[in-house]
Amino acid sequence: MKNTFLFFPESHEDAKISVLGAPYDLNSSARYGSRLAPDSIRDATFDMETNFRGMELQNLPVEDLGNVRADNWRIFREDLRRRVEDIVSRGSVPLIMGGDHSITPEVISSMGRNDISVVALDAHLDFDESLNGNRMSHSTSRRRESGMVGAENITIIGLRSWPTESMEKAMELGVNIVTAFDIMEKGLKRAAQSLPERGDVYLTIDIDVLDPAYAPGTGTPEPMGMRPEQVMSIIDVLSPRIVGMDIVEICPPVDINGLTSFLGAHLMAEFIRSFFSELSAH
Ligand SMILES: [Mn+2]
Repeated sequence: MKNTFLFFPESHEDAKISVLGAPYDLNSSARYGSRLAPDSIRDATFDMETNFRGMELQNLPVEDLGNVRADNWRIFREDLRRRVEDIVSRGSVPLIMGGDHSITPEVISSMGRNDISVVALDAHLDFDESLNGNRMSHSTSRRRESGMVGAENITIIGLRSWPTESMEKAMELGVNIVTAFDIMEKGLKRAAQSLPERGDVYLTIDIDVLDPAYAPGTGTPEPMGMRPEQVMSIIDVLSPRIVGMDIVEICPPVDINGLTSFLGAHLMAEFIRSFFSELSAH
């Protein structure tokens, strides 16, 4: 049997969620290795139960399509686009495993939607115009998306590390920002206030939004981060409106006992649970 995410089949005729690995990490700025995350996340599910909070996930219409080709950036972009277009045209929600954060604007662009909001859970702003001459750097991702959906339709939650100039630009353009410090002071309700009120949402989870105590295996860890149950709450609130999602920046070579891949796998499973419990409630 082939190793798929949480034992889901490699294809499902009526899939509503399509898992896809996007193993590209050459737009990282430090500690490469997130290209190994999709397979590491799949491995983590091999010992996991398929019942989450009382909901059996096993027979839900979910598929794991394997990994995008990642020989180089051009081939990666083309294959990712082709596969995301196919997922969306079949009426399924892409659930992408990165890779570094530069894959996110590629997924959003491939979805062909400029009418959605982007919610990013991230320790970092990722609003640089370029980094070390690379305009595709993972630190430019929200900046690139602002050109697709509009800066005012982007919300960044859990932020706690940013360059002064890029922050000024993000504020000027109207990006919605909730720092980790805001949440420490005012609780998760401060984050809830800044979520888009209506419409379809693309959710991107940079694993470094979590405190390194929970998610040590990432390229640029930042202390003072969020807790897993807080991230789960945000997934729960947004899940009925999520049209695309990714989890990025898990870096297995610097992980400790695979903990970060396990957490990533759990967050993905919690999204699947939440998404289908909402569907069956309507
Ligand atoms: Mn980050």
